[in-house]
Order: sequence, then structure tokens, then C-alpha cells
Amino acid sequence: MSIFDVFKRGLKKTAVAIGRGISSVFTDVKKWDDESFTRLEKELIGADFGVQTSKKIVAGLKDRYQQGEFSGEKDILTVAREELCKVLHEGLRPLHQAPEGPTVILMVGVNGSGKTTTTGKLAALFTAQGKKVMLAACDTFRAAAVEQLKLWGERTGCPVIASKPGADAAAVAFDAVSSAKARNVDYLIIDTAGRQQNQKGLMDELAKILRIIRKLMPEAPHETLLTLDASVGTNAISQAREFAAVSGASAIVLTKLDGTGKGGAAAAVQEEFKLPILFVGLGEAPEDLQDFSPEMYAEAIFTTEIENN
Ligand SMILES: Nc1nc2c(ncn2[C@@H]2O[C@H](COP(=O)(O)OP(=O)(O)OP(=O)(O)O)[C@@H](O)[C@H]2O)c(=O)[nH]1
Ligand SMILES: [Mg+2]
Repeated sequence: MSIFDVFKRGLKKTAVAIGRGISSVFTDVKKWDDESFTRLEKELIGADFGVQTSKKIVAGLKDRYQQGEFSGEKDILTVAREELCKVLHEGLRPLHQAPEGPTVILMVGVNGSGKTTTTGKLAALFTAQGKKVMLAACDTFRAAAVEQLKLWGERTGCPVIASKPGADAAAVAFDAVSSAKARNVDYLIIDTAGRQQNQKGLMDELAKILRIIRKLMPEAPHETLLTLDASVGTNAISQAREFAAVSGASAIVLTKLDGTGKGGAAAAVQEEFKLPILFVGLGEAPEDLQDFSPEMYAEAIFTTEIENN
């Protein structure tokens, strides 16, 4: 399956929802007026594109329509794609890499947002690129968390540094960074427990993990990736903004885009967080985590190829 197929399949629910929305706006409209543009804006907001982005897309469409650049429904999709890509390219950058030695990636996020699964999928992605990957089970809070990560270690053939549930998470981080340096792996990915910014004990634990990492490698972590569940809706996503600030998140992984008809969230997230989206989760299989490509994302969402199911 090509990477674009992964995007297409993962975003199908959203594409169907948007496609229906656009058709319902334009079926009986030969000429577009302010009302049809407003209806389209509402459809986009309804698919979680966020108010600002929806306005930007529609304003761009309107401009180009008035300049006579397009007329039919198909052209709308093309222009909508271009406008969405413009928004999504703002602030986009590749993953930070260590100039030498291991690149350390710290996973953070609220409970159930996809940290452990993303850790496993990243291991699969980097391994497929021929890189040496090590995982660290710093979620010592939840009993089954260590086992869950060890399973991903087995699936991807990557060593997992772990201790017992209940152990000191920062001590596991210490062992993991030491070991990653000694074995000179390319990537160390550190899974952590789910937490909210108002849980003082757990936030202190995260701060301690960071202090220990920096003691051994002052420039690490090279990325602190915040996992955000796209299917929870834009309100819940906005609530994660404070968490992002407190945890020092450097970039975002938007997970579960396949589980929702409101997959427009990437645009809203970028608008809210001012952090780049580096990866997207488009399903539960290892290959369903992909580098975020605005072009593929926009093409998969705004498409005329929607099967009727
Ligand atoms: N469909 C779909 N499911 C996903 C995706 N990412 C994660 N999941 C599922 O979401 C659930 C929670 O994922 P976890 O990786 O365990 O989340 P977590 O953040 O580690 O959870 P805690 O450690 O409990 O905080 C699991 O059932 C995953 O299979 C995705 O991109 N698509
Ligand atoms: Mg987890």
C-alpha cells in the first residue's frame, strides 16, 4: 500500500463527511453567493477545521472565485486543497535530529491519547529506515504499561529498557539514556504515563524525568512529542494547550484521525498550538503512523473519489 493510500484510507470518514457537506451546499447552486460560502464555512467548522482556518479557506476560495478562476464543484476541491496546504505549511519542519549520538524523543500526553502506540509505531518507522532504535518504559504508573511497550519491542525487534511497575520513572530514564549512549543507537524513544497538568505528583515526575535526561545529555530530549487524539473534538484539544506549555512539548503527533469524521483537526491544532505536527496516526497498524504531509492530507480530505459506503 502506498503512503497516499494510508492517508486516503485513514481519512475516509472525514472525506465522506466533507464531500457530503460540499455537495449539499452546491448541488442546486449554479452561482455561488455569500450564503453558499457561509454554508461551506459552517461545514468546515463542523469537520473540526477550526474557525480561523475555515474562514481562511473560504476567504481564499471566495477571492479566487471572484477572479473567475473556477466554477464547478471539482475546482472547489482543488482550491480548497491549496488553501488548506498553505495553512498547514506554516511552521512545519522536520524532526529535530541529534548531530551525533542518539536522538532522544520524549512522549507526553493525556491518558489514552496514543503515547505507547505511537512509541511502537515510531520504532517501526525508524527501524524500516534502517535505524537502531531503543525504547524506554517510563510509564511505571499503570500496571500493564510496561508489558504493552515490551510487546511493541518484540514486534519491532527493538530493545526495551524497563523496570517494575511502581518503580521510579526517572531512574528508568537514567538507565535508558545511559544505555542508548553506550550502545550508540540512533533513536531512544521514551514512553511516559498519561497525565493532566493539574496532577501535581505526576507533573513533578515528568520534570524529574527531564532533569535526569538533561544531566546525561544536556541537549536532550531533541523532541518532546505531545500526542493529541483527533477524535475527541476541538474543545478537548484546546484544553491540552496548557498541558503542552507545562510539559515543554516541541511538536505534535495527531492520533486517531481514522476514527473520526472530523479529521479537519490538523488545521485547528496548528492554529491553536503553534507547534508543528510531525506525524499523524491513521490507524492501529504499525504502518499507519506517517510523516505529516499537508499535500497528502489535503488531497485525502478534499476528494471526488468517495466510494459509497
Ligand atoms: N484507530 C486508531 N487507534 C489508535 C491510534 N493511536 C492509538 N490508538 C488506540 O488508542 C488506544 C490508546 O492508545 P495508547 O497508545 O495505549 O495510549 P496512551 O496514551 O499510551 O495511554 P495511557 O498510557 O493509558 O495514557 C489503543 O487502543 C490504541 O490502539 C490511531 O492512530 N488510530
Ligand atoms: Mg501508554
